[in-house]
Amino acid sequence: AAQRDTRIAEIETRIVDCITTRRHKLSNTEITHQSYVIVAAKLASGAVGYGEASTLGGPRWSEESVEAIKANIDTYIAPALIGQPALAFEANGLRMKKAVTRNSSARAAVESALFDAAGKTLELPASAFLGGPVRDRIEVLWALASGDADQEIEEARGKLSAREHRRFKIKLGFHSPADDMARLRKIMGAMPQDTEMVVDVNQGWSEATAIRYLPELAELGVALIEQPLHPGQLAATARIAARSAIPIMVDEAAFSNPEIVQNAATAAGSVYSLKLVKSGGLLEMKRAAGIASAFGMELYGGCLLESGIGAAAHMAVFATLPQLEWGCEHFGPRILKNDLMSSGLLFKDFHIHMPVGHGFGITINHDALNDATRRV
Ligand code: MUC
Ligand code: MG
Repeated sequence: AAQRDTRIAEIETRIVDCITTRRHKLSNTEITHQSYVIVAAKLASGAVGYGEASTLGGPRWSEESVEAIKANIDTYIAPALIGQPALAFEANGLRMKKAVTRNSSARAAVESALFDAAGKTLELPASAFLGGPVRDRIEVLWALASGDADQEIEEARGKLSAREHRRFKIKLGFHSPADDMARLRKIMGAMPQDTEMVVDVNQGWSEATAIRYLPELAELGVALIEQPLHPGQLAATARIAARSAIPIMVDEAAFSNPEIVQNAATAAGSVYSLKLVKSGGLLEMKRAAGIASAFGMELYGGCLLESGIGAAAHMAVFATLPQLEWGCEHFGPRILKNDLMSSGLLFKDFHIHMPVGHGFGITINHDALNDATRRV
């Protein structure tokens, strides 16, 4: 029985800085490394599970930074959980919510580590705690975000010929709108006909700019427009959605489930991007999917450039969703020079293939993890 004891013995955190293979630009920030907090949860069984809190550009994409996440887990979240059974997933979620307000990336990382550790203890995949898988692979797109069209065309061609990615997301909003559109036109012109393209403006446009460029985006055949306006501008986003021939995807505008309801009820988008960093945990992300679906929104498996650890946690949930119309974008493991996962998720034939194994089913690259650990 001791080896099946899921009581939480230790929760350990570290900040890691992982170098990316190239500069990645968004409308409001750019990165050359990805910083995460890696959580290791040790249970009485002896099993250790791993979770990851992702950030992008410091407290920039959202308000959480790795420094704050680590401090809040160490000081407030971990003490609320020590001694509790890891299997009490909902009760532990409530304990975390009582210990900290919002801090969704921090809570998601801890909950991830507990799912992984419980799975390893009971010799079950983490997806078994989430209803079980309904698919064993998920299509994965690649994001083009250097801002240099020639480089981006070459990069996309490389992904296509390696059969790694055939859909792309182009980050907009950091050049002038006219320059961004010229860049987009050039890239799309160089890709095979019917290549699926998503554009992510990351809040960079005004309603007027969006109205101006909607016809051109439609003419180019863009598949999806992600978060064109500031998250607070729901009515303006709804007006764009109403006149757009292309669906609008809600990203930063909806972190919590009440925010999904607000966006859906305002008709500010018809696709929702699911992310652990927004939902604050695996169970809550699964509920987010149910809520968005009930409003008739389609689902997209979003990322925040997680390593293989965070990607595997997302995959465990995505695999169990009745609907996932847009596949996922968990290319993060491939944009790191040294991923923190040594095996588990397999990138092959334009898909990520679900691992077979206990917990999240991945092996940690301990050398890469130690090398990337920030020493203060
Ligand atoms: C975002 O806003 O979607 C995910 C992929 C990417 O290129 O940027 C991130 C964040
Ligand atoms: Mg986005």
